[in-house]
Amino acid sequence: MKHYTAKAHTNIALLKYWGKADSELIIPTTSSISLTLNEFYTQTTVWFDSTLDQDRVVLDGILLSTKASTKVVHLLNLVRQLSGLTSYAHVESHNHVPTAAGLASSASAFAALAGAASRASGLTLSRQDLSRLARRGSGSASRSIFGGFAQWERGHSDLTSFAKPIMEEVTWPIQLVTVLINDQPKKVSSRTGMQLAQTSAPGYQQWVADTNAANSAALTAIFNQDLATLGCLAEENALAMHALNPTATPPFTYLTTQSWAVIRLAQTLRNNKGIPVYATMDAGPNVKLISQPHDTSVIMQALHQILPNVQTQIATPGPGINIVEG
Ligand code: 2P0
Repeated sequence: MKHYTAKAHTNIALLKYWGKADSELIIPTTSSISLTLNEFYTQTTVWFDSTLDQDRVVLDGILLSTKASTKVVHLLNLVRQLSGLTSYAHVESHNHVPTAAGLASSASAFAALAGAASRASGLTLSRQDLSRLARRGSGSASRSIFGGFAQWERGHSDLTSFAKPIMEEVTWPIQLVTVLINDQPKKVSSRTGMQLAQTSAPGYQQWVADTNAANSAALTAIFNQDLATLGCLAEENALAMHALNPTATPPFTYLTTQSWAVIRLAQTLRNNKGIPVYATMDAGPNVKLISQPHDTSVIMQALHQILPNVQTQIATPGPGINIVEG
């Protein structure tokens, strides 16, 4: 069978996905808006092979156990259902998303897998259908099909829940400075964390309503190239999401003292120096500073004053998925 290779970049949500209306189909409670990043991606090759007696998944040169490949096999089963193929597949994947960067690799991983596996099975899906398929692997992967800014419309069913491009070519200056905070406490996976927040945090429904309402304001801000409005919406949304977690049963948090120091720094730089810099955080302690390339040196200087040895990584807007034969 033919080999296909897909390259998909990871993305950062500016308005977050944090809960599922349907956990089997991965239909979210909120529509979310993201920026795909140029520097971090996953490259995955898939080919089906009738001589195999199970799927064979190799990640960065290491053959995964049956348990570790459960989510990959789940997506391959969906591809087999769609295509009518019955044979198992070889999956070879390389992550160029350093774990230390604190950026989720599941978005790029499941987008690349959906792209390579669907083509290798003989399917030629539209980008909308590819987004729906990637969503079934990991919700945030639905957004990594597209470059630049994308919106995952929550929809209400398998057919209506998919991401779409908002602005794939980003010509205005926007970047993300990831501040690496590694004294990570015991990890709660995003799948578990969002379920805890959704089922037990008292403010959850309000957060859902606020996030869905913020979507149209964020779209307008993107079209207007209005970093200040977009940054404020993103920071508010992330802080409100992270405020839910300590009120869940059992309570948990991803943020550390150092995370809070960086969040405060963004607010201080804005209020005291007029620098447009806004914080966002995902299921971990690292803080990503939404900012302009022009302000990098001021931001770095201020960061190193409060955290002298902290490591940073800069990411810029990146492209959508690319799938090639071979
Ligand atoms: C997001 N995150 O919108 C949010 C914000 C983390 C915090 O999407 O259960 O790995 O596989 O659908 O996509 C991480 O959740 O969760 C995530 P599943 P996923 O980017």
